[in-house]
Amino acid sequence: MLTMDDIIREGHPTLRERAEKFTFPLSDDDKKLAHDLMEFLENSQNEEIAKKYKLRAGVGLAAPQVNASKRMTAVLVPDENGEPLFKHVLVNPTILSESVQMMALAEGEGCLSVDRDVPGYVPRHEKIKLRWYDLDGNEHIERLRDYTAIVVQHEIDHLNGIMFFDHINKENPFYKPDNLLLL
Ligand code: LHY
Ligand code: NI
Repeated sequence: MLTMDDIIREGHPTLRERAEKFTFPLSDDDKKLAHDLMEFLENSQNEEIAKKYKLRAGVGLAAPQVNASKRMTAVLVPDENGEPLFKHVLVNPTILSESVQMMALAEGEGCLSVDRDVPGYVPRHEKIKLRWYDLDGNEHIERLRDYTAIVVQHEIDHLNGIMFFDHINKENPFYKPDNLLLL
């Protein structure tokens, strides 16, 4: 299983690279990576396991964060009852279209690869139309919104070497343009 020691941190060059696409069929190693990423999120959201292994709770983990520069990310967003609202490993995810409307988490964002608080609004598209492939190479297209859309945009940024704080306004981290909704 993956622990925090497997997650590379800010300053590691892999986090600034553009990750490589997968070709199908996936190798056994690729499938193991997918399993490990999702298992980390499950463990991190399980109180006992998280405590025992000192895992920071997470809703998304991208392959480059475990030093695998490949276009894969696991996303596990629970609903208010703790049941999975969106649970998928996304292979070669692409945003096909996005809303003009922007949205940011009022609390700002964090990152499992960043061991400090970076305050400020991170503007994201409120809605996205996402295409991805599952482990069997089947294509999926779904429209996402709000928190799930924000998490997926954060994770896809990791595949392109972008960190959440790159999007924060340098002069005024809490600058709120008129087209920015807060969630
Ligand atoms: N994981 C963050 C997490 O806490 C993702 C995230 C996204 C946090 C949006 C807050 C807002 O699960 C990662 O840093 N994964 O890259
Ligand atoms: Ni992150």
